[in-house]
Amino acid sequence: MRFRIMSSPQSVCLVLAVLLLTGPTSLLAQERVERVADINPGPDGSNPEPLASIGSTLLLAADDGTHGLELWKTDLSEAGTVLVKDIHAGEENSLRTNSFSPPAAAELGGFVYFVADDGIHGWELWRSDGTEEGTTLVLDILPGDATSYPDFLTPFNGELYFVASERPNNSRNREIWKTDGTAEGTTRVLELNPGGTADPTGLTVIGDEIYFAGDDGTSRPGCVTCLWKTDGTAEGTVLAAEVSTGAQDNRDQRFAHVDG
Ligand SMILES: [Ca+2]
Ligand SMILES: [Ca+2]
Ligand SMILES: [Ca+2]
Repeated sequence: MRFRIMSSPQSVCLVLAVLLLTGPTSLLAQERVERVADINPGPDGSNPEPLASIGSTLLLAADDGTHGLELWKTDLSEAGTVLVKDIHAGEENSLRTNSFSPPAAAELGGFVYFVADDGIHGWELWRSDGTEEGTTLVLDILPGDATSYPDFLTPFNGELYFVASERPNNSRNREIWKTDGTAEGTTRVLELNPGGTADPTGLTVIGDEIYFAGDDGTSRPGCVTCLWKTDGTAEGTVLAAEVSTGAQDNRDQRFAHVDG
């Protein structure tokens, strides 16, 4: 499968959308970015990794050999491929690729949401409109350099849903959160597993609800990580099926609606 550089923004958008939706072909997006712009001059590649696009602008992680792996944007022209912000100042990386369960980034309302570490706040939720001043930490969920490790970034009903931990050590007390992009508008949806970790995985929007695998801490024979669904409220979060999803064995898993 080969691509040619397309001139119209609509065509570019279409190709990028397909690339972002299909994992292995992100390699092709990487090659395209490498071809239009030599981000890291010389023989070394810049390891570009697509995050998500705003209109015809793709935000990506790339390393120019000076700033570390940071937030870049491209319109697939050489002049339009620029560093957005050196979030972790200097040669340190602020981004990691393939480290979080995909999707590690999502577009919502003209912003790309992603996970970054600025060297001060640990791995937390950030967003960017593609400008340096418009690239900000949404909320330091676990205050200070402790890390809340947001993942499963899922746009739904005009807000971004995700999974984060309120306690150190990542695996403890991971629950579903949502944000409207402001710090005060960033809240936990509910505590599905009081006193324990619900470890929600596989967040998938189907119709008017998000389905996910999670553990409410109640002993259910044959079901360790049951299938749940939520409308985005605590009272609207209910057990969908008392079946073991196996989601904890495969964190890339998503659910799909199958007719019949
Ligand atoms: Ca840096
Ligand atoms: Ca923190
Ligand atoms: Ca909990």
